Amino acid sequence: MGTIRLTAAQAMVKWLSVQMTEEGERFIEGVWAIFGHGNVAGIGEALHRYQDVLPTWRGQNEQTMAHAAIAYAKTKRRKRAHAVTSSIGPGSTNMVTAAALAHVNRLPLLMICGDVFANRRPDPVLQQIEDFDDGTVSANDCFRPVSRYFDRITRPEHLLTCLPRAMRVMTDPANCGPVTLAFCQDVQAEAFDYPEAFFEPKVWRIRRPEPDPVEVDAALAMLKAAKRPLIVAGGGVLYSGAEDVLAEFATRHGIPVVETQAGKGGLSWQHELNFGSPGVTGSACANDLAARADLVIGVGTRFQDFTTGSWTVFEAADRKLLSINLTGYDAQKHGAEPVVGDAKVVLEKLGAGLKDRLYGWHDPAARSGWHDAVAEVTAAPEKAGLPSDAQVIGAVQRVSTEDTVVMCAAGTMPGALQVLWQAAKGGYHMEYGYSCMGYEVAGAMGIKLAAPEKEVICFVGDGSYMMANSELATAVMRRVPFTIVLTDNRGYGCINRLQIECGGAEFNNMYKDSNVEVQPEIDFVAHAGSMGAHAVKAADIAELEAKIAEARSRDIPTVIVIDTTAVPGTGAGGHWWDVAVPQVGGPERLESARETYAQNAAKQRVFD
Ligand SMILES: Cc1ncc(C[n+]2csc(CCOP(=O)(O)OP(=O)(O)O)c2C)c(N)n1
Ligand SMILES: [Mg+2]
Repeated sequence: MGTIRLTAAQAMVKWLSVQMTEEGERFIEGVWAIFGHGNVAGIGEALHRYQDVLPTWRGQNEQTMAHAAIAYAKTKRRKRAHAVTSSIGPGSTNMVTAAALAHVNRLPLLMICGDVFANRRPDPVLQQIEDFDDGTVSANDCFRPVSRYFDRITRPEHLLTCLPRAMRVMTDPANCGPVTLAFCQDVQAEAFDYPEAFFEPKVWRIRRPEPDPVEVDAALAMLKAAKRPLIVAGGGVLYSGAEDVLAEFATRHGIPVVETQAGKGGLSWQHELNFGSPGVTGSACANDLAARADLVIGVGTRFQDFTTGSWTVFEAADRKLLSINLTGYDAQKHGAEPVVGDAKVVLEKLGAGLKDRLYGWHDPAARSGWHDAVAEVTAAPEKAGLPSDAQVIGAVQRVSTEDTVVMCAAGTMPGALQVLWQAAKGGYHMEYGYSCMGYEVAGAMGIKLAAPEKEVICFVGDGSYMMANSELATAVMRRVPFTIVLTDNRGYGCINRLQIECGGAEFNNMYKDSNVEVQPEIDFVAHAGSMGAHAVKAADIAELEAKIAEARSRDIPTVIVIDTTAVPGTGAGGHWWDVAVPQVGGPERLESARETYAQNAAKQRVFD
């Protein structure tokens, strides 16, 4: 077999361009890049050379480029991903937050970070972190705890082992997550004779692990003994493509389904067994089922505290926990009986074993009663005055279609949407694993890049918008249209409410309670407009609806700013959340917060 002489950076890019999906597409669609001395000469030259087979895109900030990449991969259900390359130092560490976000959400992301010279000749190079006690540490070591695979490339031949490992992690459903390749800047430029065979196209099949039959039998025994089973559907349902099998399983056996943030949109909201969401931002009818269920069946869920009401929502004394998950780590949580395997396969096997067993213990009227409650809080306001977040959701709901995907990450809206949004199948994208402010604008761009046929509507608070908005300019340049509904309540509304609930003084969340000389008058319309977006203010709910419809004809992002009231919460659903209240000190009303805290904490059931 022959060899081909390439720099290590050229070899990496050439290799990435032939790693394929089962559908015959490149797994890494393209590379987001901001260059600096740590990647411009080596990786930059290679990306330029191979731009016809692996495109490069320029963004504004490494973190938000990575957010766009992550949203793309989530929309593609982990079947395709993007890479992001950064220089050494600040360019790299800008991405640590995004790496953590991908890690928590189990999403593929390839980060190619420039690193210091392997030969150490120019040390300390610009932006080098100098560790007095460890000669091998660089800024990129920050990525270790937030990477599923981390490698430092200090010799060109390292690529032969490191690149396949990187692809293995991103395409392994049980181990999926971000990969950090710290690529020493001198090594990027070093030539090596690579085997030609290394660059043969390779197809990466995403496997569907079968469960252990012993675990399936144990699960069946639990199901047969149960009278009131409840399915908690998580993101794993979507990644497995198990939506239809789940709907069929639930219908045939009459088992109600509740959905987590990541699982929402797996079943249409109209499905008669979809009772909405459980837990802290749950529907009243879901939480009522959760309180009475004798068997809680997690399907592809991490059982995060919002889902479990910090382990107070599944209250029945005889309640048992069953967890169907690809990952043994998740499946054994909280003393659950584990079934480790692909959601679709496991549900099919359980369905076959259950035969015609019908539970049907749920009350259909509770579901319609809940829909009435949602209609009430989301209805257009009758009186003048600032609309609530729920009323804004109602406006978007009324104009949305089967092709609409709503998205958000942090602030009031994720919880409000989980409670109130009536999602069409596949119409919901929430980053609520890391709930990272600043994901929204870039994430909306990533979703639209992955699903150009969809209408993408991004909810963003004034706080999250202020944290990160500059990929709006990228979306304008690349002609990626989506609609941003920017709710301006003049501060961190949700944390202000949490502060009050925890007995605290209103402090440092809303601008009115912050140490400022003058109250700010931030002109979001002018700000978004300056980046080239179509930016407008909606005076009220009716105008908001009209402007969302108008946005559909544009080929650039539309930003609709609406002033909202910060005061009320969603006004429907909800459950206790464990946020520790100070045991001593604080204002007088802390006393009652402490009592409430103690009462709820006493109900926590952490191990089955
Ligand atoms: C990066 C980051 N920093 C801090 C937080 C904690 N946090 C969650 S929501 C929030 C305030 C969000 O304010 P805004 O976007 O205006 O939404 P609102 O609740 O006012 O609707 C904060 C500070 C976070 N989730 N992410
Ligand atoms: Mg706000």
